[in-house]
Amino acid sequence: MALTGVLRPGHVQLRMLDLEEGVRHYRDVLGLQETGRDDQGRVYLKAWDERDHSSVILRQADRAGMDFMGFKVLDEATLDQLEKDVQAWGLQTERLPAGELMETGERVRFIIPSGHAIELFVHKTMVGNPLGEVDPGSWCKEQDTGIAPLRLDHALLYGPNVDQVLDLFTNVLGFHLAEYVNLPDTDIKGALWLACSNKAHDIAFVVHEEPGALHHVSFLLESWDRVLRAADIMAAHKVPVDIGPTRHGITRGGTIYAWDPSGNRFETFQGGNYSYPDWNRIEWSWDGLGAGGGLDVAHRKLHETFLGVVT
Ligand code: M3P
Ligand code: FE
Repeated sequence: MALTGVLRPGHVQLRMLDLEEGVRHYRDVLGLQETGRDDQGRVYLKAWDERDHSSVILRQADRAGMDFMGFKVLDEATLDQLEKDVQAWGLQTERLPAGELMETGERVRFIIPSGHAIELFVHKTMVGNPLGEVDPGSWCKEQDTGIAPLRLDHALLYGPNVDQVLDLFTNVLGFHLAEYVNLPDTDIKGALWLACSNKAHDIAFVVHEEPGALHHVSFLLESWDRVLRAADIMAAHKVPVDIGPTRHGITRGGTIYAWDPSGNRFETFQGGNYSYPDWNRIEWSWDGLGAGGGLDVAHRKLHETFLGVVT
């Protein structure tokens, strides 16, 4: 398969009200590996099966939420072209120098109409996974340390101008719309699941008055067993759970939504469906999101926290 252009979610930077408490959560409970700290005090982490240096960056702040989400693109020519295309679409872009983020090359950053900072980059040091690259085994102790997801998978972001976000992601950044939800009694798309790959989604948006909000950052697990194991680990550590374990009808992922110590929602999920750019988009009605099990197949209702609680 010719995977070109934007390849995958690369990193998210999350704000922690208490940095060390956040590190204990993401490292010891979620089970990410700490891979570095920089001179600003930011802490870098990666999931065990990721190859790149880091996917989650934590910083001390007085407000929770997400500073930015970065996507890895194929090469320098792609980065230069996408930078021009994003500018031609009408957004200002900023270049952040190589090394500003540890072990990461130059990044092109822009604020999208939903108020979120999105970055594109080419280089991040490949540190590999503990299984190695020659005759890799199938088990390493990192898989049993905490919840131990395979990778950072996607984020769901809340903000205004979701119609413009759809245009930018599909007509400029090369994503395709996989699934969407229409607002009540309309055919206006109020929620989008967008993929740059053939995953169920790489990023998602829900329309919301306040710009730049984070609904959740999601981490992939291998199986439903691992989701139930995650529930046990959350219970043992008294992690507050929002929804689950259950299944989303939208994307069909088996899921738990829970909150980190700063109140940022995170998801541990497995499976889910997949998508191709040429498939018809899956449409959900507002009733389908709630009573139809789009959000929660087992309980078939729209949980209040889903629309109301973001950081
Ligand atoms: C996900 C996912 C909803 C479905 C959400 C799906 C909110 O978060 O990871 O698949 O209906
Ligand atoms: Fe999700």
